[in-house]
Amino acid sequence: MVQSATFSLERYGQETRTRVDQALAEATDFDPDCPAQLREAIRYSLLAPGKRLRPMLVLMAAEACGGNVDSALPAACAVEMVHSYSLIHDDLPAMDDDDLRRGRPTCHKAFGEGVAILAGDALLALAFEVLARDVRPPAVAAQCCAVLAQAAGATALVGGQADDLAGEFSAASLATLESIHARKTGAMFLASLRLGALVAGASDDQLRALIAYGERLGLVFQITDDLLDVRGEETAMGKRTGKDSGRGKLTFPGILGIDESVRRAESLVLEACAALEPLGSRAEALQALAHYVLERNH
Ligand code: GRG
Repeated sequence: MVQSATFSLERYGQETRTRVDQALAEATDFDPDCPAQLREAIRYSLLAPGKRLRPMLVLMAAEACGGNVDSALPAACAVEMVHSYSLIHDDLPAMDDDDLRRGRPTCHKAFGEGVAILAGDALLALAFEVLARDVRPPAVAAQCCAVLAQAAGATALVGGQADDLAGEFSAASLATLESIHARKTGAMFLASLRLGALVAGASDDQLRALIAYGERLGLVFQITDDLLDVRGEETAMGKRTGKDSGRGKLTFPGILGIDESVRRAESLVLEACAALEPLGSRAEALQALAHYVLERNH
């Protein structure tokens, strides 16, 4: 975990997790019209111990642009809800067919496929309810809804997943691999930064800096995800490892080799941090997060 004389990502991460998790728990404290098992499945997946990287990006981006972090909390919750829905659906037998997620049985293993599909559906809907209702002013809420919908939709998250399902991954060049990842994972990283910027009323220059950072961070995340799949510990990861390479899926280490993948990730982190320069010292947390994404063990 990155630590400087003035900034501890570990402390920041713990504080953020507490605030975000409390807000997520409140947002899913449904009235009795929500069936008990559905409520349990939603909270089982959403409140499971994930890293909360995307909510952190929302809050850090708002802070870096001089905004009020509390006002960004609904957007932080909304991105985690969409992320959680995508993990539940991705783990289903019709998709990646996984039985372990965040160190526990996947949602469909614990509650059955039907309930897991519905839990994901409900989380996707709830994300937009929270944005539309809790982001202020309403014009910014509408922009946030559009940004998140685009990132979750057919040209981004769902499109990347569709290409993955269609087997594009195994026949891919480096460019196709990057294109699938940019949509499957990068788009949600970028959306998180954009939401933080929107809530903070960021200038065009600030937004440009965040986007340049986010594009690089998304790639670093994916390269380290592939490296962890090759050499990560299943216990630390909380999910099956060796899966992508074992299935013949194209990965960064598969194309570039492990050493070159590590070098590429390191230089992307430097570029990501350099892109933050126009934001000054308020972007310290984002800098620390980029180093964490490179050095993480899960
Ligand atoms: C089903 C619409 C739909 C999309 C699925 C995001 C995704 C697309 C699939 C997730 C499968 C996966 C393992 C992708 C690789 C990168 C990724 C998103 C990993 C999980 O994100 P982390 O590491 O997870 O931030 P935590 O649990 O820490 O939140």
